[in-house]
Amino acid sequence: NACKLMAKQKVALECLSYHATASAEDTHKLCQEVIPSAEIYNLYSYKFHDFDLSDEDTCRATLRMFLQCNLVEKFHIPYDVLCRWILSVKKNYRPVKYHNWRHALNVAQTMFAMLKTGKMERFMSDLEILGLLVACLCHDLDHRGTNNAFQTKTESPLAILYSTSTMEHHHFDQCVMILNSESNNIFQALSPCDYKDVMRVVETAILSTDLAMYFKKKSKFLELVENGEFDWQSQEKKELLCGMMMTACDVSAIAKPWEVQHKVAKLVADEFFDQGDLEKLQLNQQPIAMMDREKKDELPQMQVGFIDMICLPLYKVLSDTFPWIQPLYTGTMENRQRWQDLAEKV
Ligand code: 5BB
Ligand code: ZN
Repeated sequence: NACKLMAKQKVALECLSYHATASAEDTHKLCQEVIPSAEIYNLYSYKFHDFDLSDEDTCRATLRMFLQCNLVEKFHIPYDVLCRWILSVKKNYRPVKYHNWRHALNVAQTMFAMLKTGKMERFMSDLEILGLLVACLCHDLDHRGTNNAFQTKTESPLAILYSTSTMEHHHFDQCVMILNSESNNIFQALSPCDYKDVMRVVETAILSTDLAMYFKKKSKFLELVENGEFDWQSQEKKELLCGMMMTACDVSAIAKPWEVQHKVAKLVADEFFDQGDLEKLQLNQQPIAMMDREKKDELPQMQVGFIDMICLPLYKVLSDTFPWIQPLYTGTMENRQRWQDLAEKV
């Protein structure tokens, strides 16, 4: 426990030097701007990508999703607070290759598309929609480009603080920290009861982005579906559903048009290779194939494995239950073929 306290202090100190909320100028500027339509940003499409968006556009697209869900009106979110919060969240992502602000935006956009185009919003309350969007935007905050296993191996302060779902706990902590920063609390007008409820949605949603949690949830979810479940309103079932949706959004690059998927897979691989380099240099360890630059020829085969093991089963069970999200399944199938073809070439 003394150890944990020390770790907590260390993390807090690190955060203090890193943490920043948005500047008054940036906030004021975003606040004044006209926000282009959802159609202009292609927000309703499962084919959305961020490649053509400027940094300013990524913030405007985020604002558009909140406006489009009527969340600003429904929860009396002061517009300047929302602008400041979005800029602060963006600022608290690091410039790593994959787990950066643009990944967070893509995850939130898939959630938006699943709720709207996928017609899943009818199963959610407004408060849950608010919580899910916030969770998506915050779910990888302050990611360092290294995974939970790396935190454990290096005995990082974060791993001492949280022995399981290490990074996910940290992402949620960062999310709370931003909300508690001066004039960043988009939940400020909520009743104490709604506040507690929305924070619970955000916390369980962020924690369920740990892949280890996904495997536990998937078998429970499958059981419900096989028993012909159609009522998702109980607390337990709702949390299960939200958890599955978070994973579906988190890995949704796998369902994008091939050019997008190909480019994003390269970013994922590059971040993995950077961790592999650190393991070689700092820990004198041989990284696993996935993180070993020397084995980059195995990437297509690994993507096929990832698709078969995680993505297709997930999109299958979800689209069997919620048919309007099927494009995520078929898009993944098409990419599986492309990766399979590449794997056979070498
Ligand atoms: C994933 C689980 N891991 C503990 C061991 C490796 N596997 S994997 O074999 O399915 C795998 C996944 C192997 C290689 C991969 O990428 C090579 C570039 C991937 C992979 N993971 N490919 C992707 O396109 C994406 Br997106 C991902 C997700 C990376 C973040 C992991 C967080 C998952 C949250 C549910
Ligand atoms: Zn993520």
